[in-house]
Amino acid sequence: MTRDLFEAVADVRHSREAIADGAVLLRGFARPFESDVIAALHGIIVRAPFRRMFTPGGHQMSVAMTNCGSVGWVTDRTGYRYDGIDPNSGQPWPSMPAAFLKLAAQAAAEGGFEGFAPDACLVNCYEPAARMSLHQDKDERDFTAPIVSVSLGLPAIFLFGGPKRADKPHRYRLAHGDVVVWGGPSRLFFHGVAPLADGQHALMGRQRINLTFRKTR
Ligand code: MD3
Ligand code: FE
Repeated sequence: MTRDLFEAVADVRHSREAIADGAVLLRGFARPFESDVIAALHGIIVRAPFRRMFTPGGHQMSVAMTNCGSVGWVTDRTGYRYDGIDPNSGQPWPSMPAAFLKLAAQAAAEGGFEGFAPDACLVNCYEPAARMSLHQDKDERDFTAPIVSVSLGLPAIFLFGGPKRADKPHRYRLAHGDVVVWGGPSRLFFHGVAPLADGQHALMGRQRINLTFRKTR
């Protein structure tokens, strides 16, 4: 790669690729934030450990999850919802770390969404073979705000469909440090993650962590 293919933002280089109307893939955008973000992540999982939740249909998810922010996404036999209380601890979710907010807001601005102020961050933890089936994110009240996703650790094949479940998904490899801003029409597109391939990542070990920043209200 030659340097002139990159823009200088936050004093570093990344690439940019429009992958759908309103969706921008910023490869490497999170790299300058990685040490602060990983440190903050440790603080979150001490207070709100990863857990594999159950869907309303009674299936246990292969992805382990936790949250930070004023609300967190939860699923159980009664349905999906955003809740201010971690059901495992009975306590509020850990607050959103400043390093998380900074990364999310800078990425959103880079994707054309100035002033993004997420109130929730869902943290997904994939071990080898964990996957996420095609779904839409529609439990939020405000679809005009984007969702910002940050990938850390092992690479994954992200499946990106269209507005209908039957739309054939495109496949994108998301690697450590990649950020995607999902706004506009793409905000409600079907998406999922193929079963994680085994591997070892220098900073994150044998797992993939995905942060999704959301404005839920
Ligand atoms: C496109 N997470 O948590 S991140 C999820 O890698 C989720 O853990 C996946 O889907 C993961 O809901 C994918 C990319 C992503 C997140 C939200 C989206 C893509 C999206 C919402 C709308 C459209
Ligand atoms: Fe999703």
